[in-house]
Amino acid sequence: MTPAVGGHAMTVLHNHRGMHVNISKLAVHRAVRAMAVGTNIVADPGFESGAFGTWSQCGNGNAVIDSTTPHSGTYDALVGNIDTTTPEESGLDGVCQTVTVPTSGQLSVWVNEGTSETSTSTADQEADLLDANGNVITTLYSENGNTNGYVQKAFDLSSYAGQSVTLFFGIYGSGSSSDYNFVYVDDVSLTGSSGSTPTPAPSATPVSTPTPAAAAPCNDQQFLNDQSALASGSLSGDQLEDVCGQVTQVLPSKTTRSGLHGYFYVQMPSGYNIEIVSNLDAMAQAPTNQPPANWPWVSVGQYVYVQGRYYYDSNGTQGIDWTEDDTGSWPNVGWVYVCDTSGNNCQKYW
Ligand SMILES: [Ca+2]
Repeated sequence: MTPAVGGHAMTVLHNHRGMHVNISKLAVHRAVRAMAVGTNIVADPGFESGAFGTWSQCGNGNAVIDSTTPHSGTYDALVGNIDTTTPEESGLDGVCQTVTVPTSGQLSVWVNEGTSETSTSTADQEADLLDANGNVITTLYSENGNTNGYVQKAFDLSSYAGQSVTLFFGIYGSGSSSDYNFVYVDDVSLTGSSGSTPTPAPSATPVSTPTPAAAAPCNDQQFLNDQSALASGSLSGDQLEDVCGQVTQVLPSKTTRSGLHGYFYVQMPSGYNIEIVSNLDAMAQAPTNQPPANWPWVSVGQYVYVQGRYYYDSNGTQGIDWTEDDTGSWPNVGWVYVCDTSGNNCQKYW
């Protein structure tokens, strides 16, 4: 097992890892605006096409169309590792489809889950609604499930009527080589309870290239929430954060008692610029994905994804450090993904 993070409360931790999934190349199933009663607007709802196309791989991009364990028909989708012959995935992986939520939308899915993980702070099976940028609008469920067969889950999406959302079904993995975490997904249904003239849905756009994997998780809102809570005193202690944004300033490197450090600032949606403190000595020792030897390896205007330890001493003294593969007094690895100005072509350093 990957150790639980820092002994923090699970409810807090789970929220620490939102995600940003690049769904720009998803095949978009443009659902009808007005539905006949009971019409399922999900395309290929039982994965019986036997291939991706209407459904897309999202997150890590390792989901497969499976034929060993369907709930009905011949096929289903499988996300995650079913045993420890392969390491558990690290981060989010799932299947996605973009839909427009009908009036009084009711979502149903059948899932068959198994895991050796016992804390949703490190791994889970989950379902989410994502916006067009791949950010989580809401997490429909998150659990460490061992269902021993298919179970049905149902969600009321009526508050999202008329919105275009991406359905995500999958897992968040810890990366542990001695654990497993999977979900089989089948028979997805999203129906409305009112409507007028049904409009035929156009056929799905084929995906000509694989959906790019998300560079890394990103939950700027969680950071801003934690910043506010730390400032008010309702939260204390270091926090694991996943932030992303544009680099607004890069400072020269500096040697402190703990080694050589590089400093840069990343803009949050609020306009706040959070300082990122990278230990260049530690990152130079990473077994893979070492940054270039010379600082700076990031420049103003580039888009970055950062995982690290958020320390808040005061309003004027705060930042995210521990952006490295090492663990020690801080139990979590971190990283910096340096991307182009559009957030693509990312290089991982840690
Ligand atoms: Ca099926």
